[in-house]
Amino acid sequence: MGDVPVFAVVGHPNEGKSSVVSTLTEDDRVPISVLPGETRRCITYAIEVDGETLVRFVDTPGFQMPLQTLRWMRRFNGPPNRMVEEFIRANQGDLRFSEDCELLRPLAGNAGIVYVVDCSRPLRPNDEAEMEILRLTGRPRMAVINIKTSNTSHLQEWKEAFARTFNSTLQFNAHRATFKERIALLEALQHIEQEWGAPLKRVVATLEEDWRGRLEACADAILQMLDKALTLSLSGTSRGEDPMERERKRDKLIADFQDNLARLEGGYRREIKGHFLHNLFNVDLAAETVAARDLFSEETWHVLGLTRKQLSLALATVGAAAGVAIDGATAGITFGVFTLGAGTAGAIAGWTGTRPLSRLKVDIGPFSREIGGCRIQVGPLRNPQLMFVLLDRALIYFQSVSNWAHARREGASISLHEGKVGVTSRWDRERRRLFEKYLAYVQKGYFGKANEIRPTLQQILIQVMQEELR
Ligand SMILES: Nc1nc2c(ncn2[C@@H]2O[C@H](COP(=O)(O)OP(=O)(O)OP(=O)(O)O)[C@@H](O)[C@H]2O)c(=O)[nH]1
Ligand SMILES: [Mg+2]
Repeated sequence: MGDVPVFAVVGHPNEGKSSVVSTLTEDDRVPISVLPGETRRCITYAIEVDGETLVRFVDTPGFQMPLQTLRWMRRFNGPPNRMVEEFIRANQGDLRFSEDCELLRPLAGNAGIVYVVDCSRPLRPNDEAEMEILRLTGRPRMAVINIKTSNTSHLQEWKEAFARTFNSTLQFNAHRATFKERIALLEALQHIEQEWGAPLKRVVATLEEDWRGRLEACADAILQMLDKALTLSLSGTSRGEDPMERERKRDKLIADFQDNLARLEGGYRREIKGHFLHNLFNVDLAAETVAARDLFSEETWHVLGLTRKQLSLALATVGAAAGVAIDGATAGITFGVFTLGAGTAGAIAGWTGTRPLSRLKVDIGPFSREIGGCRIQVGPLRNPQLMFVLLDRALIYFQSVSNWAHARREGASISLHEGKVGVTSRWDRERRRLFEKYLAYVQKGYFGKANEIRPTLQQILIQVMQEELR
């Protein structure tokens, strides 16, 4: 336990200390607020892998009285290594110093320092005092520049000040940091104190291995979802000849089919969120499928199969509009299929609407021979393009969740601007063929053959996650 490096994340109020802790430890329970003074007590959070604590970060309150604290420290003439402890002992009864005593507490022990500053504002005397206090503690220290806005006009002045006081400086956006950027921060920390070099190197190696494991699990989750989605098929019977009744029955089946599909996607999403330790991240792309209702009838698949070229043309023209429906971004064609705007829905209704209900797979059962009746079947999804839609949606979700910093608490809506949309449409023929083959095997029940190519598909997905979705 004693070998686990500990870092106190300190700084001015409201600069993003808790946000840095939250993102670094992938812990969305860390309280974060727009109001300064949110953190009043030191709370320790850890990076853990398989139950093992690798490194700890202490979230601390912001400095309240840096000028007075510095004055006290400058007057202190005891042994320097007891200065922090003595400061706390002398001032802890004074309410004005309660935050300052609290934040310095980990530094009386063996914690290193991560000093967080939003460098979009000019350097003030308070900041100079804070930096000098940290220097006087003698603890190894790194400055983290957490720029909350796009204003970088004061950056140079801050960097010069940091160079005088800190062993290392790094830019880290607590709301945007990706896995690689978190790793870069941990790597930078290796160099501020020699004795932490080895344990922090191990932290990085363990996290990288853990990340690879997550990608593997995600690729597997995608394939499992595909297996279920591609074999999903519902059927029901409609007694009598009443076309209204048939239509109602058909509509109900279509709705149930969609619900089932949405549940599969929901399950996949919950699993992915779990792999990336997200509890708060919440986004619902499924609502966008409502407009595509008729896409799920067997008849529509049939039509789509026959007129795939027409379909791509139609979707190409409305693809952008369909994207706008989600987030004001342009969406790829494959993504568009699931986000049909009124235009596309209308176009498809145009092709299918004129087809008589008898085009549905109809079976007259023995009991209903006298009164008439039919069997209606919805699914399975035969059109490979729709498999690619499912894949795209799964990958888009993966991309958003895996890159979503835990400090980011605003309503999580997947902005299509953030990622490349519709990756599968850019895949080469060979890749797409392999997935199409898989679809065919799964649907024909050739599970042995499907399992043979499954590992290759999993590797492709991992590669896409690693290289194309970063
Ligand atoms: N846009 C943006 N906002 C940020 C970033 N980091 C922090 N914030 C916001 O700044 C505010 C303060 O963030 P906290 O992490 O609570 O700051 P703190 O330093 O812990 O604040 P106290 O505990 O009050 O001292 C919150 O509204 C955060 O969402 C960032 O990198 N980008
Ligand atoms: Mg805080």
